[in-house]
Amino acid sequence: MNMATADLILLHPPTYYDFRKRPGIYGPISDVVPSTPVFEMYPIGFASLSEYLERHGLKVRIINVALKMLKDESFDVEKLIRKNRPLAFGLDLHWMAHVHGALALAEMIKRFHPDIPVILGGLSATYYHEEIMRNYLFVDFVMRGDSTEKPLLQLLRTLKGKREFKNIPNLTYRDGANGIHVNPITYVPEDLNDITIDYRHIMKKVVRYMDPVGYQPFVDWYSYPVTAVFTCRGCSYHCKTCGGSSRTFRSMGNRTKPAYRSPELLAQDIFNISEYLNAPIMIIGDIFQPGEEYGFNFLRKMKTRRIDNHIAFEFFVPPSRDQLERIAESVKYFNIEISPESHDEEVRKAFGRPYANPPMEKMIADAIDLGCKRIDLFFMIGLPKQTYESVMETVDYCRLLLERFQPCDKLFPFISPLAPFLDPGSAVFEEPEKFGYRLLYRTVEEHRQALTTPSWKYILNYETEWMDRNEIVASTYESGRRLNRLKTEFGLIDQKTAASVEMRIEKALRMMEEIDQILAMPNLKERESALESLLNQPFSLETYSMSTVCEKRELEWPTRFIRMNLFKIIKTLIARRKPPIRHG
Ligand code: B12
Ligand code: SF4
Repeated sequence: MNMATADLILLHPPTYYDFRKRPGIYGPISDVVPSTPVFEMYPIGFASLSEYLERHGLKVRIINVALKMLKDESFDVEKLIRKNRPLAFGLDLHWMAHVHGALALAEMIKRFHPDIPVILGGLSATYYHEEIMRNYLFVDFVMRGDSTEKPLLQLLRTLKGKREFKNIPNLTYRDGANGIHVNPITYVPEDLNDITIDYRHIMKKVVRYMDPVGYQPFVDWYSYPVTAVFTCRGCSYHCKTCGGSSRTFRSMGNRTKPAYRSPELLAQDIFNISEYLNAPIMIIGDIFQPGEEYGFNFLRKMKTRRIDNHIAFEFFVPPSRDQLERIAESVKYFNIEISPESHDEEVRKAFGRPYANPPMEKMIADAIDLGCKRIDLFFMIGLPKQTYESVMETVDYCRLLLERFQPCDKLFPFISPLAPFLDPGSAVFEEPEKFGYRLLYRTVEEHRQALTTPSWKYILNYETEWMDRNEIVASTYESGRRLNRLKTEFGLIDQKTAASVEMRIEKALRMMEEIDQILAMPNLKERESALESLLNQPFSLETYSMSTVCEKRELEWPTRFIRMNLFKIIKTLIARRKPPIRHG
């Protein structure tokens, strides 16, 4: 097998480097996403970047460093970097939570390979591009914007040639004299029909580089191979804490309206996945966001092939009965995800979600009536106008819903904190006081330092007028505990699972208290050594930072037992290279 040398190696960092040497209490920051608190999931854009660049003749390799570190305690990151010499390394700083890990890897690359360019990309890198270029000399380029396939191709070609960067859209770079150049963001595609998230492409690369772990999206993926398809980049809503809202995309990424994938291609993406995987497929972005016709066109296409995968629909506002009926007649097994954020309509409105409880409750009733397999409701802590009591009342509201929608094996409420950081570029980040927030860290360096603190309370970069960090933490664990008991009472989780979540909550609370006491010690030396011995106990992410407000497996939607179509996968892997997929 030819272990081809890559032109570009895309690395996904852990949040904090090196979490294996100095673990902290990361908190329940990832309990409602498939990742661990190291946020080992790489941006889905890695897949479209890889496919696009390979289609244009470049060789790209993805290495999920965070996941390799998680899976193998002795995995040597320095050795990995040292032995690879691509034309360029790319790192995502998409989620701000990766700032420590991303900069650590960038610094390491430069240490071993001073001549190999380091490129950063993603939403957070876009927001902080100038600060990054100014203060972290081991980063050579920031590729800005939500769509970088084309400009990155241009950059890589330029790196092979005359190294003239001024005409490359979306690029921030440093010239020899240390001046920083900011090329305007002019590459902002209006649709997503020229790119593709093709899992067959990823499978082939796994074989080329003989590296299933390097391409793995999250730690349990091979046992629960959930996948996602994308309707859009950008958003037409303006939720106040969201760093991916319409206004943030406009100011940061020069995007004036969302770019959508055509409904036909979207359905085709799903069909492609269903040939290889029997696991659930999540549709990212509300199919009715671009207008009802888009959703209906997509559903018409879905109706032409009745696949067995569970399809999860995300809604930004509750869909009507008519819309749900169309879904039910087009898709065999459908699930719903919606994020009311709070039971309190005033809090929800302050957050920016434009609907009241009655339409949401009607949606639940209709969906159950129409055969929906599962409805996940996501509530959040740390919102404008939300107090400790209000968080507890959200759990009371969940009880009302569970009582009303008996037998309640379909409705799953979740609650989790807005953590670890307020999204850079969001309305609350830009004007915290206006929304009742106190922003504790603003710069890249402040965020990076925050990640070195020992518990998630100190990592949190905000407080609100209604809750300080102590209350955000306390209400998180208390509401988690109450919701856990509620789910046990209504038979949504078994006694054993409930007991283990409860135990982890207790342990995490005790550990956080100990950390608080140590941090209050006046003597710096004593403080450091007490902390050192506390954190040097045999200690795992699972003990204190995972499944503490809910058991992570609760997130899993039903899947058929045999989740991968191994015959098809092997056939694809050994197939001769096919011509590029047609688009548009
Ligand atoms: C889908 C989504 C998810 C999915 C992730 C799917 C995935 N693997 O990408 C899930 C649900 C798992 C998720 C989880 C989280 N998310 Co999220 N997510 C989104 C959402 C709704 C859409 C993202 C999107 O459109 N991406 C498409 C485009 C923009 O990105 P992309 O295709 O992946 O990558 C392109 C560019 O970003 C860039 N790029 C990215 N990396 C690199 C690297 C290089 C070298 C280059 C050149 C370019 C480049 O080029 C790519 C291709 O063109 C946004 C909100 C929004 N409207 O944007 C929030 C958003 C991105 N998420 C956010 C957050 C905070 C999180 C969590 C940290 C929340 C939490 N505490 O659990 C976790 C992190 C999980 C992890 N990494 O393990 C924030 C990020 C704010 C910030 N700047 O830090 C956002 C903006 C809003 C929000 N609060 O939800 N998320
Ligand atoms: S949180 Fe609101 S603004 Fe952000 S992606 Fe979701 S709907 Fe859009």
